[in-house]
Amino acid sequence: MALTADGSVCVVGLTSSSDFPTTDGAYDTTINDNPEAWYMEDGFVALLDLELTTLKHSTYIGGIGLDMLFDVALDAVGNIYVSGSTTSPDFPTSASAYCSQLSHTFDSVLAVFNPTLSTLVGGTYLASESVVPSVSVLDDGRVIMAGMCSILTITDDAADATFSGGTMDAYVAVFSSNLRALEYCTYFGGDDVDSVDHGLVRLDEDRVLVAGLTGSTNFPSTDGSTGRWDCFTSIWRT
Ligand SMILES: [Ca+2]
Ligand SMILES: [Ca+2]
Repeated sequence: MALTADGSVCVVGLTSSSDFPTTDGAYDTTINDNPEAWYMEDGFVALLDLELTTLKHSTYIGGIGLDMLFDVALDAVGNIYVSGSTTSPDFPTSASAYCSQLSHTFDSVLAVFNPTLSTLVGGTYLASESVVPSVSVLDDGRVIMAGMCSILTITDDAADATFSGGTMDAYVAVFSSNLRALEYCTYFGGDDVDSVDHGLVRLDEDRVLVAGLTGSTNFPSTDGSTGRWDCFTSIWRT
């Protein structure tokens, strides 16, 4: 959930309802579904007034597979950035997107809408086996994503280039503005489960904080702590 500058509440999530309320002129007013699938699911983005009495704008987003949104962030002019996971090979991406193809069972995705949800400004996959991505946007338009993964596309300067074990490592990724390039992406974890679930906070233009839970006694820490099933916080320079 996020609050817009003009006083709207923006919520994102997932729905199996073909009659989920959408608004006239919205980007996508019908659920996207494989007719042969036993279960359908799309992400949704909705803007309501602060009293929650009026649905101002609402849209589906997704493809023929399972599509779910987990987090939302806003830039200075009100564009709406959403992060999610998808099994859809046809999740909407933009022509100039960093990645427009599904790579694994569950890829993380980012999408950007204009403030009234009438236009999809951009969209990209992050080639990964990953879940529950969070999103934040910087003043210069770069987009931060953090979540947990077992397979990841890393960049050459990644702090940790390999999956460290357990079912999950945390990850942090930085996309250029308009989602055209993956500027930075790294694994982050130890030999047991390392999880990040809605644990991304923008501190300022130069730093983001990523928080989560780890079962790894060898989780990388700067203070030497080695507890099992401890919470962790990490600060990353953008
Ligand atoms: Ca779908
Ligand atoms: Ca791990």
